[in-house]
Amino acid sequence: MPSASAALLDALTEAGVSCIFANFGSDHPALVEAIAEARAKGRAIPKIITSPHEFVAMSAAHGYAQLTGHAQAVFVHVECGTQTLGGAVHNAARARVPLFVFAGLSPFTQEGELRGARNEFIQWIQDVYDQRGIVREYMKYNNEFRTGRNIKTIVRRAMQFAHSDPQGPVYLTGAREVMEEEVPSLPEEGQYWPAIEPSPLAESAAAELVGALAKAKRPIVVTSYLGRSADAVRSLVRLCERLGIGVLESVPSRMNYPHREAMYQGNHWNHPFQNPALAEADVVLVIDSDVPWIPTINRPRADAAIFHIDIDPLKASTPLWRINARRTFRADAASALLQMNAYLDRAGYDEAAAEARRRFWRDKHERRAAEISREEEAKDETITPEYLTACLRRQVGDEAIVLNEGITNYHVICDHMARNEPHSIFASGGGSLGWNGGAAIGMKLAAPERTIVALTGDGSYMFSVPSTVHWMARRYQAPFLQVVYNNRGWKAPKFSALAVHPDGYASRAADLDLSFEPSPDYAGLAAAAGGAFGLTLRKASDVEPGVKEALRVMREEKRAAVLDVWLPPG
Ligand SMILES: Cc1ncc(C[n+]2csc(CCOP(=O)(O)OP(=O)(O)O)c2C)c(N)n1
Ligand SMILES: [Mg+2]
Repeated sequence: MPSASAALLDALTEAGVSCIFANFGSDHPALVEAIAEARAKGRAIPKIITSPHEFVAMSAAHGYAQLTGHAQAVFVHVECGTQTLGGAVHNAARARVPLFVFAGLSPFTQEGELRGARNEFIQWIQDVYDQRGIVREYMKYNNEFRTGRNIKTIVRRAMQFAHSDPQGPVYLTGAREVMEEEVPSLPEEGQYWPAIEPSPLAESAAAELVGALAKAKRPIVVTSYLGRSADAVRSLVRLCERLGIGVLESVPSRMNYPHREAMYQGNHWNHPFQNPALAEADVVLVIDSDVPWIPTINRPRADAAIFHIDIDPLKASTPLWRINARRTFRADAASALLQMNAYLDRAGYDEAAAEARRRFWRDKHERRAAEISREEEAKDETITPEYLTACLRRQVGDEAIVLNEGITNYHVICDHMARNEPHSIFASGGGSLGWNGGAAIGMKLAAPERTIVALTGDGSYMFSVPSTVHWMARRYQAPFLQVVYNNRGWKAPKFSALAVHPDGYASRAADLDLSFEPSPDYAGLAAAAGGAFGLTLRKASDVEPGVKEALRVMREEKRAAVLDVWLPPG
C-alpha cells in the first residue's frame, strides 16, 4: 500500500504544485522512498528542487508565488530546518504570499513499536514541545498530519487558506511514523477547494468614493501592492486618467502604475522629507498599502479626507497601525476599481474640472521625469546608482522581470528602471533581507522564457546565501542576472543612526562597524558556487558594455551572471 508521504505528494500534485523546494533529513525517509517510487513507476509528482539552505528554498517559493499567484511547497527538517527558514517566514507572511511548508517531527516511539521509530541519536535532540509555535504567528494556517488517511483533505484545506485573501504561508508537520503509515489509495479531492472569491465594495461605497474624488481639487491615490493584480493596474489607470487623480507609490513591492503615464507622481520610501504631492492632496485614497506614509516625516495635510480600501484594512497582524482614514473598506482592489469605473460610466463627471486636475498632475509628472533623466548623467568615471540603473534599463528592456532589493537604492531602482508593465518589478514585501537570490530562481523556474534581473545591495547579496543560490541556479538551469550595488557595506543602519542622533558621537565617528572593507569578491563567490559569469565594474564607461556582455553570456551560455558594481562608499 502507498504511504502517507506518497499521499502528500499526490495531494500537492492535485493542488497544482509544480515545485517542492526540499531540504531533507532523518524525518523524511518515507518521502525520499515515495519520491523514488513515483519516479521508478513514472507517476507524476512535483519537481524536487534540492535547496542547500532553507532560507533560499522559501525565498524561491516566495518569488514563484509572487509571479504566478500559486503556492509552491517547501520541505524542511523538523524544528531546526524550520528555524533556518528564518526571515523568509517573516517575508512571506508580510508580503501575503501563498506557500506551503511541510516539516517532519521527531519520531514519537523509541522501542520499535511502529515503522519509523527512533533509530538515530538526533531524534532525541530534535524532539521539542511546540514545533509549530516557532512559526505560528506568521502562518495563516498550521496543523499536524495525525494520520495519512485524511492527508489530502488537510493539504487542500491548508491551500485554501494560503490562496484566500489576505494570502499567506501555511505550515504542516507530520511525525515520522505518521508519514510512514500505509494508507489505501485516496480519492482525488477534486476542485471543491476554491479560494474565497474576491470581495467587492458595497455599491454605495463605490458611489461615495467616486463622489469624493470627483469633487476634490487635488485627489491622490497612494498604493504599495495593488499591482499584484494586472486588472487592478489597468482599472486604476482608467480611473485616474478620467478623473485627473495623481498616483503616488509608497514602498512599492509591485508595479502599481506605469511610470510613463501622466498621472504618476513617483514613490517614497524612507525619504527624510515631506512628499509635496501628498502635502497638497485634499482627498487621499489609500489602496493596498501597509505603510502609505511615515507620519513623523511625511503625511497628508490635516484637513485631507482619507479613504482606505484594502484586502487587509485592519492590518490584523500589526499591533500599531493608524492612518486617520474617515472610511475604510475591506475589498479586492481590482473589483473595487472596476466598480468605481462602472459608477463613473453611469453617473458621469465634470470634464472641465477633471481636465484642470489632469493638467496639474501632468505638469508635475513632466517636471519629475526631466529631473530623473538629469540624475542619470555621468559627470566623470564615478558610477552613481542612478547612472548604473539607467544603463540597466536601456539594456534589459521591457520584457525583463526586475527584483529590487536595493535598500538605500530602492527608490533609485524604482525611479530609473521606470517600469510600465504589471508584474515587471518586485520587492520582497517584507523586511528580512536576502530575498532577491532565491526569489530570482523561483521566478526563473516559473517563467523560463523571461529575463530575470535581481538588483541587490552588497549586504543583501550576502544575506541571500549566494553559495546556495548560485549552486541552485546552475543545477536547475535557472540563470539570472544579478547586479550588486556595492557601496562597501550597510548604508541603511548609518542613515537610521544619524536620523535619530544627527549630532552625536556616531556622526563624528570614523568607523560605525557597518563597512564590508575589504570588499569580498562577490562575482567570484557566484563563480565558485555555480560557475556564474562575473565582472567587477569600477568605471562608468565600463558599465553599459559590462551589462551587455553579462546578458549575452547569460542568454547564450545559460549561466547566471553577477556584476559587482562599485558605487561611492556608503
Ligand atoms: C535579516 C536582516 N538583518 C538585518 C537587517 C537590518 N538592515 C536593514 S538595511 C541593512 C543594510 C543592508 O545593506 P545593503 O544591502 O548593502 O544596502 P545599503 O544599506 O548599503 O543600501 C541592514 C543590515 C534586516 N533588515 N534584515
Ligand atoms: Mg551596501
